[in-house]
Amino acid sequence: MDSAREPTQGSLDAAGFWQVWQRFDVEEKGYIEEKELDAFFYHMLTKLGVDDAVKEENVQKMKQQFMAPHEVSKDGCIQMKELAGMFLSEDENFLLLFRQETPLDSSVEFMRIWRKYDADSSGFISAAELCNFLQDLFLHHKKAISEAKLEEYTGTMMKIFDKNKDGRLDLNDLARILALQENFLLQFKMDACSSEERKRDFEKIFAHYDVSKTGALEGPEVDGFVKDMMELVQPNIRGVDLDKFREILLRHCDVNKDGKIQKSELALCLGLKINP
Ligand SMILES: [Ca+2]
Ligand SMILES: [Ca+2]
Ligand SMILES: [Ca+2]
Ligand SMILES: [Ca+2]
Repeated sequence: MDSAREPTQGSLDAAGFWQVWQRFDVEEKGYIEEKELDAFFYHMLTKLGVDDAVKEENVQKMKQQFMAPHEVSKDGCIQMKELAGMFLSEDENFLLLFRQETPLDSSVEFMRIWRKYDADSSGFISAAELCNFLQDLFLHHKKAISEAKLEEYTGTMMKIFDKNKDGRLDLNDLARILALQENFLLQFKMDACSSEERKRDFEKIFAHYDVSKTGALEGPEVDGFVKDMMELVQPNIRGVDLDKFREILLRHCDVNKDGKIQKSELALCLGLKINP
């Protein structure tokens, strides 16, 4: 039995790991640097309640144990996956890892998930709704999970991601869970470029949000576009605000009142002339 491993097994859950991890990976890049490893293990041992007198010795043991099977990449980055694997059981590990395995790069897909699990359209994901999300997630990964475990994991996820502790998740909380990537619209300059450039940008933008390629934005496509647009001016908009903005956008853009935003409608709305 490896002595460095003993205090770690079974005594830490995903929330505990996350607490320590967050101090080091403030921007949530998903990795820390090799030179931070000593400090990381030190904090981890503190968290695990290891006695001060043997902490330094244990840090070195842990480091050796960790480094032996791992080849640290040339850039000296250590992925969360590797460290979480050392401290957490497989399922606890899974709670943190799925966000890394499938980071979302589209707000449309993100909003599809949001709408699906905000089943009562309250503008928030409640613990019960999160529970359904987790259940589907485990199912999707073909992992069996008991009711009791599911409840426990829902509690853990709330502990980690419900930042303002009001017992429900908002848009930005779910965005963190799903590791939603940078706003697609950030790459475009909305002002000060030629009309040719603006047209070309518009084509790219429309194509990005019209995931279903119907020539119109509908359902979560509208939501995704609204979310990204609004977040250009106001970071971290709330679920309830999104619904408001969506309504405003539709009121302005949806000229033919079919609840969708056709390409020509959006162009008009953005003050662009495009050839039909
Ligand atoms: Ca809800
Ligand atoms: Ca909350
Ligand atoms: Ca569409
Ligand atoms: Ca329309």
